[in-house]
Amino acid sequence: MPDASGSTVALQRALDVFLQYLVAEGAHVVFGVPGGLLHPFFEGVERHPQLRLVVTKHEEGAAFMADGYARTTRKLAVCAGTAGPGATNLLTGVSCAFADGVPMLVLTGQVPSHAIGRGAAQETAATDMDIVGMFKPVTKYSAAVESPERLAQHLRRALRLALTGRPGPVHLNVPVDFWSKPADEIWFDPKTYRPTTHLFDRTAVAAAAEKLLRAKKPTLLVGSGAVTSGAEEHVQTLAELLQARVATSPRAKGALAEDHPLSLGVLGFAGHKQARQTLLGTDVDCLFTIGASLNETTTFNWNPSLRTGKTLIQLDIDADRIGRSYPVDVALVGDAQTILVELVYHIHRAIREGASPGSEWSNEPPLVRGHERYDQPALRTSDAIPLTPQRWRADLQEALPEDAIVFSDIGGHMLFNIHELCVKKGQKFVINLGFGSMGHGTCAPIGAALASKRAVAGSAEGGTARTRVISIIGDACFTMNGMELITAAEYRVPVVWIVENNQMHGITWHGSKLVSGGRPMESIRYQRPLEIAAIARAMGLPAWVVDRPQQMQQVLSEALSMGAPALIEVRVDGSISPPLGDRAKTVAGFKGHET
Ligand SMILES: Cc1ncc(C[n+]2csc(CCOP(=O)(O)OP(=O)(O)O)c2C)c(N)n1
Ligand SMILES: [Mg+2]
Repeated sequence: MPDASGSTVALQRALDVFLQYLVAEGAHVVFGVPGGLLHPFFEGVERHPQLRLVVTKHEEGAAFMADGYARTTRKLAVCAGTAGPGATNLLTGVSCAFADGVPMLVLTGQVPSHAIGRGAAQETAATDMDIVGMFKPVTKYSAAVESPERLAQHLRRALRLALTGRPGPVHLNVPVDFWSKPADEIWFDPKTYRPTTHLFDRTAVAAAAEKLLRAKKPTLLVGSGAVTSGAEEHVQTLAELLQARVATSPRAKGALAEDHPLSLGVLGFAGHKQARQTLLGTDVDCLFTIGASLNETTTFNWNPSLRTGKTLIQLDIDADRIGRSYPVDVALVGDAQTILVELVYHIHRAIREGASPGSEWSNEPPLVRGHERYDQPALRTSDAIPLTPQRWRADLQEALPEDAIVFSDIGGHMLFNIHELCVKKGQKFVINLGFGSMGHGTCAPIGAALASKRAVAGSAEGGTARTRVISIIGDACFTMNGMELITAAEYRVPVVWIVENNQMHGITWHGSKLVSGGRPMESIRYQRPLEIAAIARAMGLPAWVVDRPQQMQQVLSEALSMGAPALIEVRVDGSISPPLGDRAKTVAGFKGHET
C-alpha cells in the first residue's frame, strides 16, 4: 500500500505501527498496570528502546501521573489499563484530565475479537459493560477498534482531537488479538495528520486592542487556558505594555509572577483581598479575561459585581465558554498565545502611530507586598507550637528552588497553598481544580518529575537529578493514593512530598462547622493518630517531621539534595480554619455573594 509520499510500505505488526506513533508524538513514557488483555501492548512498550514503561500500584495513579507529565510538558501522555477493572480504575484520573483540558491517550484492553458478545471473563464491550461508553463523557474521543487495519486510523483521529483546540484525553479500546496482526501504515509524521495552524479573528483583535488602550483601569484576569497555551511571557508583556493590573484564577496561580508589581494575586477560591477588591469594585473600566472559564471558584459564585460597569473582553479557545455566565463586549476565540502575540503587535503599532495607553493605575498606591498581603499576617510570623499552617508555608517560601514546580492536592491544605504561597517567576503551581480529585496532587508530581528528569538527562547537565518537584498534600490524600510513593521509590523519581498532618479531613471538618451552626462532623477525625513519616520510611523514602517554626528551610534543603523521593511530615494546629470563603455557602446551597 502507498504511504503519504506515494512510496510502497512493507507490512508490520499493528503493535509496531502503534508504538511508532507514540515515539513520533514525543510520548516516551507509558504509565499503567499490565494485565492479560492488554499484555502485547505492555510487552511491546517494555521492549521498545525509545519507550519506558512505568508500572504503578493502581491505574488511577497511572492516569494521574500521565496527567502530571502532560500538564508540565504540554505534550501528550499515555496511560493504559487492562480490560474490566483495570479500565474502570482509570476513569477518575481521565476525568481530571478532561476537566482541565490535559492531552492524554488512554488505552484499554479487550477480549479477543472472536469472543466479544459471548460473555468472556472481563469482557467490557458494547454488548455488556460498555467501557467505550463509560469513557465517552470524559474524553474527546472514545472508540472500540473494530479491525487491526483500522487501528492507525482511529489513533490518528484520537491524536488529532487530543492535541487540537482545547486539548483533552482520548480513549481507544483494542481487542487483544489485534496487536500481532499485520498493518501496512507508515504515516507517522504528526504534521501529516493534525493541524498546527492557529486561527484568530483580526477584527476582534483590533477592537480589543482599541478598548484596552483606551481603558483607564485595564485589568487582566488570567486563567489556566493561558498556562495550557504557554502564554505566561505574553501575559507579562501585555500587562507591562498596558500597565494593567493582573489577577489569576486559582488554577493559573503564578501565570504572572505573584511578586510582580502589577500582580493582584489570586481571584476567587482562597484568593487575595487586593484581587477581590479590585475586580469586584467599581474602579475597573475594562476587564480582559484570558483563558479563564469564569467558573464558581474564580467568580465567588458568579458575583454580578465582577461584570458591572466594565467593558468585558473574553478570550477562550472554546467558543462554548464565551458569554456563558457574563455577557461579553468583545469575544476572542482561539489559542491564548497566538492571540496575545497578535494583540501586542496591534498595540505596539498603535503606539508607534501616536496612541498612548490610558492606564491611570500608577496614580493609585502601589500594591501591598510582604505578610500584609495575606488575610491573617500574624499567623505567618507566629512562633506558636503546634505550628500554624501559615507559618510553615512562610518558612517554606524562603527555601523553594527558583524553578520549583509545586503541586497541591485537594483539601484545606490546598486553600492554604493558594492563599499563602507566592509563586515567583520561573516557578509553577499545579492543581486539578476542575474536577478536584484527591490523589491527583499525590501522584501527578511523579509524572512531572519523570518528564523533568528526562529533560535534564538529555541536556548538557548529564543526568544529575536535582529535585525541583514538590507536592503539598493532606494526610487523607496521602492515605487515599499514597501507595504510589512506592512507585516513586522504585523508579527513583525525585519528588519531595510535604504532608500537612492535621489528623483529619480538615476542609470538611471546618466546612461542616460553618454550615451546621458551629457543630463539626466528628467522624472525619482519625480514631488513631496517623504516623505519616513512619509509613513513608516503610515505603523506602527518607522522611522528616517538622513541628517547629524556622525548621522547614533546613529540612527542605536536605530533602531536595537527595535527588530521590523524600517526604516531610508537618504537624500543624488543625484548629486553624483554611480560607473557606464562599465554598461553604455553595455546599450549604446558599446563593449569597461575598464582596
Ligand atoms: C476522590 C475524592 N473523594 C472525596 C473528595 C472530597 N474531599 C475533598 S477534600 C477532602 C478531605 C481532604 O483531607 P486531607 O487530605 O487530610 O486535607 P485537609 O483538608 O485536612 O488539609 C475530601 C474527602 C474529593 N475531593 N475527592
Ligand atoms: Mg488532613
